[in-house]
Parts: sequence; C-alpha cells; structure tokens
Amino acid sequence: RRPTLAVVGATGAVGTVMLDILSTREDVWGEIRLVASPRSAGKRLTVRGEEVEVQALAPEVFDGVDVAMFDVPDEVSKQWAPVAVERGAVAVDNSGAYRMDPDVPLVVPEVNADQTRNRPRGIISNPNCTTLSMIVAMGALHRAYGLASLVVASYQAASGSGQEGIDTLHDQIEKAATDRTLGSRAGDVRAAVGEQGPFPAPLALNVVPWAGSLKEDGYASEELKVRNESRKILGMPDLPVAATCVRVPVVTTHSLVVHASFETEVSADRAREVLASAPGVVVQDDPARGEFPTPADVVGTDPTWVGRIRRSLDDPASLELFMCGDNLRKGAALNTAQIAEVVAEEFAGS
Ligand code: 11C
Repeated sequence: RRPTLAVVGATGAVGTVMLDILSTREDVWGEIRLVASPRSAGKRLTVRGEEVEVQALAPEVFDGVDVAMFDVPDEVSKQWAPVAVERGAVAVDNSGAYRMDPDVPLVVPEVNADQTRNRPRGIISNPNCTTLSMIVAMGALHRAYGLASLVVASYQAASGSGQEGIDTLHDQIEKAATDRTLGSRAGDVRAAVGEQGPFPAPLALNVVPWAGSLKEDGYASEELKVRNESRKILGMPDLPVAATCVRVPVVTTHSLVVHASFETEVSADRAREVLASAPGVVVQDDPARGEFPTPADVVGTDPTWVGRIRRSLDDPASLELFMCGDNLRKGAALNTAQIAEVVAEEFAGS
C-alpha cells in the first residue's frame, strides 16, 4: 500500500521547498498531510497539483500517519517527533535535536542508506545543510581512497538562517544599493544597512565568520556539527575534521572549500572520474574555460557540484576541492524526502 506522509513545518522555508520536491519526484505517497503551527492552520497550500489545508500541530494529526517529516526548530522536533512515533509513525527529522543520539541514525542515502532501518527510537535524523553540501562527494572519495582527515571552510548562504535570513539580506542589499562609496570606510556598511537580523554583522557587502551559537573553545555550533556529523555519517568516530564556517551574501546554496587527506596517493584525474560517476555528484571543472560551480548557477538543482579539483602541491595524498550544494534542497528538504522514500519502500507489498 502507499504510505501516509505528514509534513510538519509545511509553511517554512524548507517546508516550501519540500512541497515542490514532493510534487516533482516520483510519487510514492498515499495521503499527504500538511502540518504547521496553529498560526498557519487553515492556510491552503498546493502539493502534487492539489490544494491541501494545513492542520495545526496536535497529537491527533499523526493518527494513521506512516512517515512524519519534521522541518521545524530543534525544540519543536524534540517535543513532537516522539509524539508522532507514539502514534505509529517513523519520524524523519531535519532539526539538530537527535542527530548525535546513538539510537538515532543520521542518514545520507548515497552514503549510508543501510542505517535507515537501525532506528530503535523510531526517529531518523537528517544532517545539517553544511555537512550535506559536501558529504556525498566526500563519501565517494572515501570509498575510493580512504579518508584520513578533512579541513573545511564554508561559504554559507543567508537562507541557512531561514526566511528571516533571506529577508535580512535583501533588505540590506536594498539599503546599500544606492551609495556607490560604501565599502571604502570602516563602519560605513554597518551604518548604512541597519538591522542585522539573525547575523552578528552586516551581510551585504561583507563576509561574516560565524554560523550558529558559541560553543567551547571558541567554536561555533555549526563547525562542531560539520565535524561530528561527518564522523557519524562516514562511520569514522575519530576522523580529524577542522571546520571554519563563514556566512556570505548569497541567498541560497552553500559552498565549501575542502582540503581532504587520504590513506593513499591521489590523482586529480582519477578523483574527477570517481566524483563524476558518483550518484548525486556533478563535476564542473574546466578553469581554462571559466567553468566551475558557483552558488548563482547551482541554486535550485539537486546534486552536489564539485570543481577546482587539484592534487595538493605539498602532499600527494591530499586533494583541494571547491563544492556547492543547494542548502534548501539536498541540504535539507531533498535529503529528508530521500530518507522518507527509503522508509516508504518498507510498505511496498504490505
Ligand atoms: C545555517 N546550516 O546555514 C545552518 C542552518 O543544524 O539544521 C541549519 C541548522 C541545522 O545556518
């Protein structure tokens, strides 16, 4: 039978992309129930070409639901994913609430789909969008060469901070647009753009070396997520990972610079072949023709795009790479949908 799906957080930035994804991927679902906060209840949204009324989050909305996706803040998932499980659903959670719980698998179908059934709490976690923007490519290279360590710098888009992040960036760009002297004196951009929204410094005409909240030893939560989640997904609890996360004035699509070291010598040509044949990865790497991925060209697409592939000049067992992934699609909604589809297969023939 076709399983029933609930989309919790259907009206948010990720939820909106989720409805588009559910409307365009092969349809494996029976009923699709849309759920959001009581504030959004009663709204009508289109999914699979049909209008569906949004229901307020309450225990009863999970009755008869087989798979419940959560695209909501950590505290909402923490409270409501167990309620969905109690009512009989498998919860696929896109928040950070359960990712590091040893009884909750953290799944990227191209890398560790086999973990999906290993879910003693009935919950499966979806990784953070920055981890997701590189891990499919890194998983493919790990299978080829054996990963030894990662050094990562992110260039993260405003939409990682949700609709508020997108609105803040557009407002700031508008305010900065008319003064062509801006950016020539310390503090002039800060004075011109006004509200900083969710960011700790102006984002228009700037880069901001911060994402998330302050953790021990000066690390940002996002940097620890990249480290801990990469280790868990790859099944390498001791993998050395150094991450620095930076926000850039891009609306959607995270980019990463990766220095990856391996157990064996590498070649840039073979790495290109490995990546080009990996599901979910596209190689765009011809700098002589100006060809490499950029967020402006990648946004709205599903794969991880990789370019600037070079063997390290000082280490024949290391690669330098640049990659981009749409943080709302593969970085959030798409990966959640892919996990849910793997679970949906369990209902085939039932
Ligand atoms: C950002 N990656 O770009 C974050 C947003 O752990 O799911 C997603 C936070 C998370 O700000």
